[in-house]
Amino acid sequence: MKLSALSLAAALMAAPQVAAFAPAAKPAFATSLSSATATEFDLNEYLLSKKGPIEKALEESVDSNCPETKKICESMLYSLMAGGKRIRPVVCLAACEMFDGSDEKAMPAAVALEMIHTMSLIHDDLPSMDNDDLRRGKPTNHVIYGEDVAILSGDALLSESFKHVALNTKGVDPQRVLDVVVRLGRSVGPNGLAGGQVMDLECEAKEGVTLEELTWIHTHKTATLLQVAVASGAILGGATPEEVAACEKFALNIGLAFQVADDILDVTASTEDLGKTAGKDEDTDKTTYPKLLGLQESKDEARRLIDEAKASLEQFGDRAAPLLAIADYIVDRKN
Ligand code: GRG
Repeated sequence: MKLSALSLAAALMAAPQVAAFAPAAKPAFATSLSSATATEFDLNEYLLSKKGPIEKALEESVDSNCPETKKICESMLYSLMAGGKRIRPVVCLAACEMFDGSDEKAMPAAVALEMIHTMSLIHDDLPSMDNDDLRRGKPTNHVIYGEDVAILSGDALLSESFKHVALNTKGVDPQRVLDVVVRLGRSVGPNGLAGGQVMDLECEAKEGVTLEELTWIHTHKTATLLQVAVASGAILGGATPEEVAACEKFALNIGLAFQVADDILDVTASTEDLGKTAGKDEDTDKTTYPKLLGLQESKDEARRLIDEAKASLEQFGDRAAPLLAIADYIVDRKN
């Protein structure tokens, strides 16, 4: 269902934000960890402590330095600061922290990840892609700035992301920073967002899309960036290659669970709660996990992926508490 001109105008004026980590009732986030780590961890409190610094770093990351760049920077900031759950930056900081790394070390990578994610949302919403006019509770970038500027804003966010992480990461071995930049690049290319999106477009009009094809699409469109988010945090925090591999295994599974949950929410949640058009998958006859597996089996699959993800972090004990709680949040979320 598309936004009418009237509701679009109302959305524009009120600019309702999809609350980043909407303040759900506390018990929903106060996660009880596995018996191995019996500590009660308050995810809500944790997320709130990260949200302020992340929002500030994002806001400061784009700055128009002359009148000529005012429009492009405004368009970039419009989407970057439109709300959003900030999951990728948070898992990056949490992974860094798991290895005793400070937020300061991982913040430039966290910002870069959100820039890349925002770019992918701007491009995904374009008329030639998903053609949507609502994102994060606000009119999409091309609705406000036009398709031409929206494309360029996405491009600018993408190139700035690499510059941002390379220029601003301090106190970390440059080899580790280079590793992060390479991983970020890989996550956007044919083996990441772009490849996943092309396969998704190819499958749109296709009958009989298989579970394997669907999983390939979402591994590349969704899970890869989350995997790089966790791996980057771990690398910047000083993890060994074996520890990074364990983090990647965790993140691949939460990334896939994230998409299964997204498909479930598209069927079960409202446009208002989602901040984007609900029921879009069914309207466009898209192959989704609920369509292939049914709703209950999709919920079971999401839970199975999360449990498998959490098992990968057992070796880190209590230090993994934030990532374990975020894993649960990914399937329990309401938007
Ligand atoms: C231009 C090189 C290039 C690549 C872009 C358009 C595209 C290729 C890829 C689409 C990627 C995409 C939109 C995947 C969906 C991922 C997803 C589940 C998004 C929703 O993430 P949330 O729920 O959103 O974290 P918020 O708004 O909370 O940040």
